[in-house]
Amino acid sequence: MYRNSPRSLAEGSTFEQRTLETDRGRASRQPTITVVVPAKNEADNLRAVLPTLPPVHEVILVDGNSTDGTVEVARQVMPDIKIVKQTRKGKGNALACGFKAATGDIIVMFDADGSADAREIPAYVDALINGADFAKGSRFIKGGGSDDITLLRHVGATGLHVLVNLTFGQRFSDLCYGYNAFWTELVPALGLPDIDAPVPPGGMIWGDGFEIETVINLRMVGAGVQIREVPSIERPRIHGESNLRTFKDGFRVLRTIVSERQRATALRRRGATVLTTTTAPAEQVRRPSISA
Ligand SMILES: Nc1nc2c(ncn2[C@@H]2O[C@H](COP(=O)(O)OP(=O)(O)OP(=O)(O)O)[C@@H](O)[C@H]2O)c(=O)[nH]1
Ligand SMILES: [Mg+2]
Repeated sequence: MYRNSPRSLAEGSTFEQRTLETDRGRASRQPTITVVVPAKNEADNLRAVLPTLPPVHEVILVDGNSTDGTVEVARQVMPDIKIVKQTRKGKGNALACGFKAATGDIIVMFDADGSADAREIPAYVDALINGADFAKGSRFIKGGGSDDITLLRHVGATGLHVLVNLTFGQRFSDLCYGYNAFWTELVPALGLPDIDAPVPPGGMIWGDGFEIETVINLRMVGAGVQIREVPSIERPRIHGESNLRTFKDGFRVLRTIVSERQRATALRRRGATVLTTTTAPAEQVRRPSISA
């Protein structure tokens, strides 16, 4: 049985069946690793970043309709890379598409801009092998740091994680950081927006944007999984400009905290958890098309 069993699984849920199958990855202590790289116009950065990745089961690049040769460069630098085309817009949708395509035991979320240091991957994997369900990168614990964050964003991020800690009873030190890893079997538990949902005007639905990191963190909390923070040093983006807009995306994160709090309360009232709302048997999880 799944060791760090999430709380309140509904009777008859298929989750237990699925975890039993994939538990083998956890038990082996040599789990296979999928690195998911969302990339929107990151050709220059990928040339530098992809060669730094350690050998893993698979690297999935999720392309955001790049126009700068991102896909071509990725294939050139790493011929066996898997390319997934995202179905809507935004980093959140890109990650959801990458997660669905993943076939490894562990997923590592890895930005393409050079801000994540591939040498930290073993620390994330160790945290998972040693009992965590979700290894959450933190720039603000001992051993962590950032060469990238501005004072304004630091103040904003601090306010947001203090708010989360107060409202969710957590002790997160870094809420809005995108370098994380978790067991792939937890993907259905996240209940991320359906990648096949129709594209609305504007191209995005809630959860498709930069609020994704907060959504993932708070749904992991809602699912009652074991979370361990891993110190991480964020480096500056090598080329190009951030896609993030400090105020607009900061408000999206704030809105996320409020809506995730309401969601968790509503689910608890119904006697369910996030897990039971979207869980599907592994074989029913449709993977997006991949080309290698
Ligand atoms: N596929 C895809 N990738 C995206 C999209 N938006 C951002 N990304 C990727 O997500 C990663 C993080 O995006 P950044 O623009 O660096 O944003 P950030 O790291 O949150 O913010 P900074 O700290 O300012 O760099 C990068 O690899 C981007 O290319 C998108 O709409 N689609
Ligand atoms: Mg970045």
